[in-house]
Amino acid sequence: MPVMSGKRAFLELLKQEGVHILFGNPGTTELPLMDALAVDNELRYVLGLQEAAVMAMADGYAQASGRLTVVNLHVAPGLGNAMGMLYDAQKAGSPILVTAGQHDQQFNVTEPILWADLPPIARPFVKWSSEVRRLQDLPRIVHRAAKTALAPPTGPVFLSLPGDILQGEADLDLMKPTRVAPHLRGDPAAIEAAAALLAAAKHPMMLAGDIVAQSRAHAELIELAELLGAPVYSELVPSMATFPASHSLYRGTIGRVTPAIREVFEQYDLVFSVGGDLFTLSLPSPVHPIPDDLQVIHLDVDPWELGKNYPPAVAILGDPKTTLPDLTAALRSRMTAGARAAARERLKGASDAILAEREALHAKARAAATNRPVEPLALLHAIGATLPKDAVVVDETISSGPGIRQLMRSDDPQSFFGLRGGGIGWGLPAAIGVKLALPDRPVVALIGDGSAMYTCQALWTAAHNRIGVVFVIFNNRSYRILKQRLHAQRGHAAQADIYVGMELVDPPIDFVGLARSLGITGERAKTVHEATDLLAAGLKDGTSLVIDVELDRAFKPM
Ligand SMILES: Cc1ncc(C[n+]2csc(CCOP(=O)(O)OP(=O)(O)O)c2C)c(N)n1
Ligand SMILES: [Mg+2]
Repeated sequence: MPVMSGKRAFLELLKQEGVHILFGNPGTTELPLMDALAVDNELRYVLGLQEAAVMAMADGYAQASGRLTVVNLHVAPGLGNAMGMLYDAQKAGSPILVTAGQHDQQFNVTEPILWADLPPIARPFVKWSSEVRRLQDLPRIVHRAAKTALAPPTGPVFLSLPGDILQGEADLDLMKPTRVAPHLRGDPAAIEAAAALLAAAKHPMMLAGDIVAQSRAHAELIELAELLGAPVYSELVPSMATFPASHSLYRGTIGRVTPAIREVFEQYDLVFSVGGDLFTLSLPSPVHPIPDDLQVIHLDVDPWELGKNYPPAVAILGDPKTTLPDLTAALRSRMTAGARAAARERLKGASDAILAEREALHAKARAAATNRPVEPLALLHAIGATLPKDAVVVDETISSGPGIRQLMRSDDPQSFFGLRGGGIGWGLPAAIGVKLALPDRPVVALIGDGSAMYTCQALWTAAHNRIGVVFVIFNNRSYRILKQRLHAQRGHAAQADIYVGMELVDPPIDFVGLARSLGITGERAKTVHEATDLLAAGLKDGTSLVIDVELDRAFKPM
């Protein structure tokens, strides 16, 4: 066994785990790693200027690559700054190894500056949280952390790395990685039970969750949906392209508020949720989202999610890629000629309805194309028409987002990433991580003005590393979604027409100046045409660009 320093061993262990990039922001406790990186030619260190930006960049990279992604933060305040975005990474199930430097273990008893017991801070937002206490344990612990992050259901883990561990030297056996094969095949009896219900359903629908995209199971879900003639909705707040947007059975996301969800469900007698979240709602409601007579079949890789809130008729633990084909085969053998004919009818009816709905949405957007100030729907539509086929969209448009999946070509599993966790400030840095993971695809980030301001430091990282992303700021100079919601409450604010803490007008934020100050070209657009011209030029150019689009500030329903 070779004698090796902890800092060097840590880098070697990451390489064994297939890691190429370390996202971080350093301090004194991370200096041993910076020292080791000075003579390492394989690992790339990507510096972020605030830990929230670091964490969200890593999240974008993790989601787009599906690989183990590593973050290094600075003791308690560094981890603290990252927590909001770590929450988002947890909700998206991103396989991220978050590490933080810690003071020497002998020193910690004196409670040195920036010190805190780190694993308990991270614990609520990760699958496993620990500290390396003995250099000889480092290989086992790093491999365990990597395995745990990547084992289904995937998610972040945390390790604290004390200085004496990184600086120490020992005879080390680096061991090797473990990978848990991800494609768990669902229980045959549960699959038969589900097939029986599907075969008997008169009006089935599907709810597709992120795991469909994560397991690359679009084709398998399409086959089942077409056999059944069932429309496919995306779950409430997906973070990936759960189903191809152009498919004739794709109906878009199901909606976020309970009465709207229930209205959808009332049209059906069975919902098959393929990893769809049931439900992460944002507002309480006296209305029950699931009608009493709606049958639920739920497939997920996470046993916690199965029946978490609403008991399904059948719960299947399994991966969609391997389980859906079994279910499709079981269903096919159960379907009578009559059932097949009915399914073909449904397929035609659903496709026609979806096409009509989509055309109406496009027509509405086209009709608003020349309105001043720019309306979000018109802008989304024009962006969708401008983007090349292989574009990747990162979405944090918040109140401007309705209809976005129908308006962007997002057809493959990596073509669309959205904010599932709800902690805003994610999209701008996440897009940089997405571009690092998918360097050959054009990446466009569509970001609300308010959201952009949480992590705008990430623009410097894009400039510094020559990472070409086009950022479109949906600038309504407000926290428009909050104004919409407060207005809907019909309280004092609505009556007085005063929205405290939601106006970003005085002074207006100069995104063009902000971008330039961080080394990125910034341009302003006042019309849809100006915006898409800039977008097309930016994509062609390939360097980063911020397009600040002046949007309609209206927030009251017409
Ligand atoms: C970290 C974090 N802080 C605050 C919020 C509350 N919040 C939700 S949406 C929103 C405003 C978003 O503004 P913007 O990005 O401009 O989008 P708009 O609503 O104007 O469309 C805020 C402050 C949050 N979700 N996450
Ligand atoms: Mg806004």
